[in-house]
Amino acid sequence: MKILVTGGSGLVGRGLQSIVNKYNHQFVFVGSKDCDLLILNHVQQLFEKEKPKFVIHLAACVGGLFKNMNYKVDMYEKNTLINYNVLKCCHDYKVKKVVSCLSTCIFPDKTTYPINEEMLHNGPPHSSNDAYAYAKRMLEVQSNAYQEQYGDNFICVIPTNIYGEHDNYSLDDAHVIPALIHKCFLAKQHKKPFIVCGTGNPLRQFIYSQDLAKLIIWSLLEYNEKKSIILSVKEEDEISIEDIARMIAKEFDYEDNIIFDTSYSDGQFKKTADNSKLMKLYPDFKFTDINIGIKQSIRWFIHNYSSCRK
Ligand code: NAP
Ligand code: GFB
Repeated sequence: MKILVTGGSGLVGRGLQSIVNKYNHQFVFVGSKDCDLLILNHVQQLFEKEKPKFVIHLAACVGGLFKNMNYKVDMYEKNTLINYNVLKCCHDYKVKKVVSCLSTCIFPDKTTYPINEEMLHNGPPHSSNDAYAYAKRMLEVQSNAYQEQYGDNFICVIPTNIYGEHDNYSLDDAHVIPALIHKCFLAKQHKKPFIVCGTGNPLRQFIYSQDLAKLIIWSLLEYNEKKSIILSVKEEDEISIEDIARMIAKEFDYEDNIIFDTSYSDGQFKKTADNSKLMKLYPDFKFTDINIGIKQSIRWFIHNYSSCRK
Protein backbone atom coordinates (compact mmCIF):
# COMPACT_ATOMS: atom_id res chain seq x y z
CA MET A 1 0.00 0.00 0.00
CA LYS A 2 1.23 3.52 -0.79
CA ILE A 3 0.31 5.89 2.04
CA LEU A 4 0.73 9.65 1.60
CA VAL A 5 1.17 11.57 4.86
CA THR A 6 0.48 15.31 4.67
CA GLY A 7 2.00 17.28 7.55
CA GLY A 8 4.74 14.65 7.54
CA SER A 9 7.42 17.09 8.84
CA GLY A 10 5.47 18.16 11.93
CA LEU A 11 5.12 16.81 15.49
CA VAL A 12 2.69 14.00 14.62
CA GLY A 13 4.26 13.42 11.17
CA ARG A 14 7.67 12.87 12.76
CA GLY A 15 6.04 10.62 15.36
CA LEU A 16 4.74 8.51 12.44
CA GLN A 17 8.17 8.54 10.76
CA SER A 18 9.68 7.07 13.95
CA ILE A 19 7.42 3.97 13.86
CA VAL A 20 6.60 3.20 10.17
CA ASN A 21 9.48 0.77 9.73
CA LYS A 22 7.33 -1.68 11.73
CA TYR A 23 4.73 -1.71 8.92
CA ASN A 24 5.16 -3.36 5.52
CA HIS A 25 3.77 -0.37 3.58
CA GLN A 26 5.30 2.47 1.57
CA PHE A 27 4.91 5.83 3.35
CA VAL A 28 5.48 9.17 1.57
CA PHE A 29 5.90 12.06 4.03
CA VAL A 30 5.37 15.59 2.69
CA GLY A 31 5.83 19.00 4.32
CA SER A 32 5.23 22.51 2.96
CA LYS A 33 8.65 22.48 1.30
CA ASP A 34 7.56 19.50 -0.80
CA CYS A 35 4.12 20.88 -1.70
CA ASP A 36 2.19 24.00 -0.65
CA LEU A 37 -1.26 22.54 0.07
CA LEU A 38 -2.79 26.03 -0.13
CA ILE A 39 -2.40 25.88 -3.94
CA LEU A 40 -4.80 23.43 -5.62
CA ASN A 41 -2.75 22.67 -8.74
CA HIS A 42 0.32 22.01 -6.59
CA VAL A 43 -1.73 19.43 -4.70
CA GLN A 44 -2.95 17.96 -8.00
CA GLN A 45 0.67 17.70 -9.17
CA LEU A 46 1.59 15.92 -5.92
CA PHE A 47 -1.23 13.37 -6.35
CA GLU A 48 -0.40 12.96 -10.06
CA LYS A 49 3.21 12.16 -9.08
CA GLU A 50 2.54 9.94 -6.04
CA LYS A 51 -0.86 8.38 -6.91
CA PRO A 52 -1.42 7.37 -3.27
CA LYS A 53 -4.09 4.75 -2.47
CA PHE A 54 -4.27 5.85 1.18
CA VAL A 55 -3.83 9.27 2.80
CA ILE A 56 -3.14 10.34 6.38
CA HIS A 57 -4.04 14.04 6.34
CA LEU A 58 -2.23 15.82 9.21
CA ALA A 59 -1.22 19.11 7.56
CA ALA A 60 -2.68 22.20 9.19
CA CYS A 61 -1.96 25.68 10.49
CA VAL A 62 -1.46 24.73 14.13
CA GLY A 63 -0.62 26.52 17.35
CA GLY A 64 -1.27 26.95 21.04
CA LEU A 65 -3.82 29.12 22.81
CA PHE A 66 -2.11 32.45 22.10
CA LYS A 67 -1.50 31.76 18.36
CA ASN A 68 -5.18 30.79 18.06
CA MET A 69 -6.26 33.99 19.76
CA ASN A 70 -3.96 36.26 17.73
CA TYR A 71 -4.10 34.71 14.22
CA LYS A 72 -7.76 33.80 13.71
CA VAL A 73 -7.82 34.62 9.98
CA ASP A 74 -4.79 32.37 9.31
CA MET A 75 -6.29 29.63 11.43
CA TYR A 76 -9.60 29.79 9.54
CA GLU A 77 -8.48 30.46 5.99
CA LYS A 78 -5.36 28.27 5.80
CA ASN A 79 -7.03 25.25 7.38
CA THR A 80 -10.17 25.61 5.27
CA LEU A 81 -8.14 25.87 2.04
CA ILE A 82 -5.72 23.04 2.91
CA ASN A 83 -8.59 20.69 3.80
CA TYR A 84 -10.65 21.63 0.71
CA ASN A 85 -7.67 21.00 -1.63
CA VAL A 86 -6.53 17.74 -0.03
CA LEU A 87 -9.93 16.01 0.18
CA LYS A 88 -10.87 17.19 -3.34
CA CYS A 89 -7.70 15.55 -4.69
CA CYS A 90 -8.26 12.42 -2.58
CA HIS A 91 -11.65 12.06 -4.29
CA ASP A 92 -10.46 12.99 -7.80
CA TYR A 93 -7.50 10.54 -7.54
CA LYS A 94 -9.72 7.75 -6.15
CA VAL A 95 -7.94 7.36 -2.83
CA LYS A 96 -9.34 4.27 -1.05
CA LYS A 97 -9.23 5.68 2.52
CA VAL A 98 -8.38 9.01 4.14
CA VAL A 99 -7.77 9.59 7.86
CA SER A 100 -7.94 13.31 8.71
CA CYS A 101 -7.05 14.92 12.03
CA LEU A 102 -9.44 17.08 14.10
CA SER A 103 -8.88 18.12 17.76
CA THR A 104 -10.86 17.95 21.05
CA CYS A 105 -10.63 21.74 21.32
CA ILE A 106 -13.27 21.93 18.55
CA PHE A 107 -16.02 20.45 20.72
CA PRO A 108 -18.64 22.77 22.25
CA ASP A 109 -17.33 24.83 25.18
CA LYS A 110 -20.56 24.80 27.20
CA THR A 111 -21.20 21.07 27.46
CA THR A 112 -21.49 18.14 29.83
CA TYR A 113 -18.40 16.06 30.54
CA PRO A 114 -16.88 13.82 29.46
CA ILE A 115 -17.19 14.80 25.80
CA ASN A 116 -17.94 11.99 23.33
CA GLU A 117 -17.92 11.76 19.53
CA GLU A 118 -21.67 12.49 19.15
CA MET A 119 -21.35 15.94 20.75
CA LEU A 120 -19.08 17.58 18.13
CA HIS A 121 -21.63 19.98 16.63
CA ASN A 122 -23.79 20.58 19.74
CA GLY A 123 -22.90 24.23 20.20
CA PRO A 124 -20.19 26.85 19.72
CA PRO A 125 -16.55 26.07 20.58
CA HIS A 126 -14.51 28.14 23.02
CA SER A 127 -14.04 31.73 21.78
CA SER A 128 -10.22 31.52 22.07
CA ASN A 129 -9.99 29.06 19.15
CA ASP A 130 -13.34 29.36 17.32
CA ALA A 131 -11.74 30.13 13.93
CA TYR A 132 -9.59 26.97 14.04
CA ALA A 133 -12.42 24.94 15.55
CA TYR A 134 -14.98 25.78 12.86
CA ALA A 135 -12.45 25.12 10.07
CA LYS A 136 -11.77 21.70 11.64
CA ARG A 137 -15.50 20.98 12.15
CA MET A 138 -15.97 21.62 8.44
CA LEU A 139 -13.28 19.01 7.72
CA GLU A 140 -15.59 16.45 9.34
CA VAL A 141 -18.59 17.87 7.41
CA GLN A 142 -16.58 17.68 4.16
CA SER A 143 -15.49 14.08 4.90
CA ASN A 144 -19.10 13.06 5.63
CA ALA A 145 -20.26 14.78 2.45
CA TYR A 146 -17.85 12.68 0.33
CA GLN A 147 -19.00 9.57 2.22
CA GLU A 148 -22.68 10.28 1.53
CA GLN A 149 -22.50 11.56 -2.07
CA TYR A 150 -19.75 9.24 -3.41
CA GLY A 151 -19.30 6.53 -0.77
CA ASP A 152 -15.71 7.68 -0.21
CA ASN A 153 -14.05 6.19 2.90
CA PHE A 154 -12.96 9.55 4.33
CA ILE A 155 -12.88 9.45 8.15
CA CYS A 156 -11.65 11.69 10.98
CA VAL A 157 -9.82 11.06 14.24
CA ILE A 158 -10.02 13.48 17.19
CA PRO A 159 -6.86 13.68 19.36
CA THR A 160 -6.52 15.65 22.59
CA ASN A 161 -3.47 17.93 23.17
CA ILE A 162 -0.36 16.26 21.73
CA TYR A 163 3.29 16.59 22.78
CA GLY A 164 6.62 14.89 22.09
CA GLU A 165 9.87 15.06 20.12
CA HIS A 166 9.99 17.41 17.06
CA ASP A 167 7.36 19.72 18.60
CA ASN A 168 7.21 23.47 17.90
CA TYR A 169 9.02 25.20 20.81
CA SER A 170 8.19 28.80 19.75
CA LEU A 171 7.70 30.86 22.94
CA ASP A 172 4.64 32.65 21.49
CA ASP A 173 2.99 30.11 19.15
CA ALA A 174 3.70 26.78 20.87
CA HIS A 175 1.35 24.61 22.87
CA VAL A 176 1.78 24.59 26.64
CA ILE A 177 4.23 21.67 27.12
CA PRO A 178 6.85 22.76 24.53
CA ALA A 179 6.41 26.41 25.56
CA LEU A 180 7.03 25.64 29.23
CA ILE A 181 9.99 23.35 28.44
CA HIS A 182 11.61 26.20 26.45
CA LYS A 183 10.74 28.82 29.10
CA CYS A 184 12.09 26.72 32.00
CA PHE A 185 15.28 25.99 30.04
CA LEU A 186 15.86 29.75 29.49
CA ALA A 187 14.83 30.70 33.05
CA LYS A 188 17.42 28.30 34.53
CA GLN A 189 20.08 29.46 32.06
CA HIS A 190 19.52 33.14 32.98
CA LYS A 191 18.60 32.54 36.66
CA LYS A 192 15.24 34.23 36.02
CA PRO A 193 11.71 33.31 37.23
CA PHE A 194 9.98 30.48 35.30
CA ILE A 195 6.81 32.26 34.12
CA VAL A 196 3.72 30.11 33.60
CA CYS A 197 0.82 31.88 31.85
CA GLY A 198 -2.53 32.06 33.61
CA THR A 199 -3.62 30.54 36.92
CA GLY A 200 -2.34 27.02 36.28
CA ASN A 201 -5.81 25.65 37.12
CA PRO A 202 -7.02 24.55 33.67
CA LEU A 203 -7.09 20.82 33.03
CA ARG A 204 -5.91 18.93 29.94
CA GLN A 205 -5.43 15.38 28.65
CA PHE A 206 -2.09 14.97 26.81
CA ILE A 207 -1.21 12.18 24.36
CA TYR A 208 2.41 11.40 23.44
CA SER A 209 3.04 11.87 19.69
CA GLN A 210 4.35 8.35 19.13
CA ASP A 211 1.28 6.85 20.87
CA LEU A 212 -0.96 8.92 18.63
CA ALA A 213 1.06 7.83 15.58
CA LYS A 214 0.35 4.16 16.41
CA LEU A 215 -3.36 4.92 16.88
CA ILE A 216 -3.55 6.82 13.58
CA ILE A 217 -2.09 3.83 11.70
CA TRP A 218 -4.55 1.59 13.59
CA SER A 219 -7.36 3.94 12.45
CA LEU A 220 -6.20 3.54 8.84
CA LEU A 221 -5.66 -0.23 8.87
CA GLU A 222 -8.02 -1.64 11.54
CA TYR A 223 -10.82 0.85 12.30
CA ASN A 224 -13.65 0.17 9.83
CA GLU A 225 -16.35 2.58 10.98
CA LYS A 226 -17.16 5.80 9.07
CA LYS A 227 -17.80 7.84 12.22
CA SER A 228 -15.09 9.96 13.85
CA ILE A 229 -13.27 8.57 16.90
CA ILE A 230 -11.59 10.31 19.86
CA LEU A 231 -7.94 9.28 20.36
CA SER A 232 -7.11 10.13 23.96
CA VAL A 233 -5.78 8.93 27.30
CA LYS A 234 -8.50 8.21 29.84
CA GLU A 235 -10.33 10.94 31.85
CA GLU A 236 -8.46 10.05 35.04
CA ASP A 237 -5.20 11.08 33.34
CA GLU A 238 -6.42 14.68 32.99
CA ILE A 239 -3.83 16.95 34.63
CA SER A 240 -3.62 20.62 35.63
CA ILE A 241 -1.30 23.10 33.90
CA GLU A 242 0.25 23.77 37.33
CA ASP A 243 1.15 20.08 37.74
CA ILE A 244 2.62 20.04 34.22
CA ALA A 245 4.71 23.13 35.00
CA ARG A 246 5.98 21.61 38.26
CA MET A 247 6.79 18.33 36.46
CA ILE A 248 8.88 20.23 33.89
CA ALA A 249 10.59 22.36 36.59
CA LYS A 250 11.49 19.18 38.49
CA GLU A 251 13.14 17.71 35.37
CA PHE A 252 15.23 20.89 35.06
CA ASP A 253 15.90 20.84 38.85
CA TYR A 254 14.49 24.40 38.90
CA GLU A 255 11.45 24.22 41.17
CA ASP A 256 11.93 27.21 43.46
CA ASN A 257 11.23 30.09 41.12
CA ILE A 258 7.89 29.42 39.40
CA ILE A 259 5.51 32.37 38.89
CA PHE A 260 1.91 32.11 37.59
CA ASP A 261 1.20 35.26 35.57
CA THR A 262 -2.56 35.67 35.72
CA SER A 263 -2.48 38.57 33.27
CA TYR A 264 -2.41 35.85 30.62
CA SER A 265 -5.54 33.98 29.52
CA ASP A 266 -6.34 30.50 30.80
CA GLY A 267 -8.33 29.78 27.64
CA GLN A 268 -10.80 26.91 27.98
CA PHE A 269 -10.93 25.54 31.55
CA LYS A 270 -11.20 21.92 30.44
CA LYS A 271 -12.23 19.69 27.48
CA THR A 272 -12.43 16.30 29.20
CA ALA A 273 -12.68 13.64 26.50
CA ASP A 274 -14.27 10.19 26.79
CA ASN A 275 -12.01 7.53 25.20
CA SER A 276 -14.35 4.58 25.86
CA LYS A 277 -15.08 4.03 22.13
CA LEU A 278 -11.33 3.61 21.47
CA MET A 279 -10.83 1.44 24.56
CA LYS A 280 -13.70 -0.84 23.52
CA LEU A 281 -12.08 -1.39 20.08
CA TYR A 282 -8.45 -1.40 21.25
CA PRO A 283 -8.57 -2.40 24.95
CA ASP A 284 -4.90 -3.37 25.35
CA PHE A 285 -3.39 -0.16 23.92
CA LYS A 286 -0.65 1.05 26.25
CA PHE A 287 -0.24 4.82 26.60
CA THR A 288 3.17 6.32 27.52
CA ASP A 289 3.20 7.74 31.06
CA ILE A 290 3.33 11.54 30.93
CA ASN A 291 6.41 11.69 33.20
CA ILE A 292 8.33 9.55 30.70
CA GLY A 293 6.93 11.46 27.71
CA ILE A 294 7.97 14.80 29.17
CA LYS A 295 11.45 13.46 30.06
CA GLN A 296 11.85 12.33 26.40
CA SER A 297 10.60 15.69 25.08
CA ILE A 298 12.99 17.65 27.30
CA ARG A 299 15.95 15.40 26.37
CA TRP A 300 15.11 15.81 22.64
CA PHE A 301 14.73 19.61 23.02
CA ILE A 302 18.11 20.02 24.73
CA HIS A 303 19.87 17.80 22.15
CA ASN A 304 18.25 19.62 19.23
CA TYR A 305 18.13 23.16 20.62
CA SER A 306 20.08 24.68 17.77
CA SER A 307 17.91 23.17 15.00
CA CYS A 308 14.42 22.69 16.52
CA ARG A 309 11.45 24.96 15.67
CA LYS A 310 11.48 27.83 18.18
P1 NAP B 1 2.80 20.86 13.34
O1 NAP B 1 3.89 20.23 14.12
O2 NAP B 1 2.61 22.32 13.39
O3 NAP B 1 2.96 20.39 11.81
C1 NAP B 1 2.10 20.91 10.84
C2 NAP B 1 2.42 20.22 9.54
O4 NAP B 1 1.59 20.76 8.51
C3 NAP B 1 3.88 20.41 9.11
O5 NAP B 1 4.35 19.25 8.50
C4 NAP B 1 3.76 21.54 8.08
O6 NAP B 1 4.78 21.52 7.11
C5 NAP B 1 2.42 21.16 7.44
N1 NAP B 1 1.84 22.32 6.77
C6 NAP B 1 1.39 23.47 7.32
N2 NAP B 1 0.97 24.34 6.35
C7 NAP B 1 1.19 23.70 5.16
C8 NAP B 1 1.00 24.06 3.79
N3 NAP B 1 0.50 25.24 3.44
N4 NAP B 1 1.35 23.16 2.84
C9 NAP B 1 1.87 21.95 3.18
N5 NAP B 1 2.06 21.53 4.45
C10 NAP B 1 1.74 22.41 5.43
O7 NAP B 1 1.39 20.22 13.73
P2 NAP B 1 1.06 18.87 14.55
O8 NAP B 1 1.02 19.21 15.99
O9 NAP B 1 1.94 17.77 14.05
O10 NAP B 1 -0.46 18.63 14.07
C11 NAP B 1 -0.80 17.55 13.20
C12 NAP B 1 -2.31 17.48 13.14
O11 NAP B 1 -2.82 17.23 14.46
C13 NAP B 1 -2.98 18.79 12.68
O12 NAP B 1 -4.06 18.50 11.82
C14 NAP B 1 -3.48 19.42 13.99
O13 NAP B 1 -4.59 20.24 13.76
C15 NAP B 1 -3.83 18.20 14.79
N6 NAP B 1 -3.80 18.38 16.27
C16 NAP B 1 -2.67 18.85 16.88
C17 NAP B 1 -2.68 18.96 18.29
C18 NAP B 1 -1.45 19.40 19.06
O14 NAP B 1 -1.55 19.53 20.30
N7 NAP B 1 -0.31 19.62 18.42
C19 NAP B 1 -3.82 18.58 19.02
C20 NAP B 1 -4.93 18.09 18.33
C21 NAP B 1 -4.91 17.98 16.95
P3 NAP B 1 6.13 22.39 7.39
O15 NAP B 1 6.60 22.00 8.75
O16 NAP B 1 7.01 21.92 6.31
O17 NAP B 1 5.70 23.81 7.27
O1 GFB C 1 -1.58 24.09 24.94
P1 GFB C 1 -2.29 25.41 24.95
O2 GFB C 1 -1.63 26.51 24.26
O3 GFB C 1 -3.70 25.17 24.26
O4 GFB C 1 -2.57 25.95 26.48
P2 GFB C 1 -5.19 24.90 24.71
C1 GFB C 1 -3.01 25.18 27.45
C2 GFB C 1 -3.09 25.94 28.76
O5 GFB C 1 -1.74 26.21 29.20
C3 GFB C 1 -3.81 27.29 28.83
C4 GFB C 1 -1.65 27.50 29.76
O6 GFB C 1 -4.60 27.30 30.00
C5 GFB C 1 -2.68 28.30 28.97
O7 GFB C 1 -3.06 29.45 29.71
N1 GFB C 1 -0.28 28.00 29.61
C6 GFB C 1 0.54 28.33 30.64
C7 GFB C 1 0.39 28.17 28.46
N2 GFB C 1 1.73 28.78 30.18
C8 GFB C 1 1.67 28.70 28.82
C9 GFB C 1 2.59 29.03 27.77
O8 GFB C 1 3.71 29.52 27.98
N3 GFB C 1 2.18 28.82 26.50
C10 GFB C 1 0.92 28.26 26.21
N4 GFB C 1 0.59 28.05 24.92
N5 GFB C 1 0.01 27.95 27.17
C11 GFB C 1 -5.37 24.72 22.11
C12 GFB C 1 -6.19 25.26 20.98
O9 GFB C 1 -5.96 25.12 23.30
O10 GFB C 1 -5.36 23.30 22.06
C13 GFB C 1 -5.62 24.80 19.67
O11 GFB C 1 -6.18 26.68 21.05
C14 GFB C 1 -5.31 23.32 19.63
O12 GFB C 1 -6.51 25.12 18.65
C15 GFB C 1 -4.68 22.84 20.92
O13 GFB C 1 -6.39 22.60 19.42
C16 GFB C 1 -4.63 21.34 20.99
O14 GFB C 1 -5.28 23.50 25.15
O15 GFB C 1 -5.70 25.93 25.63
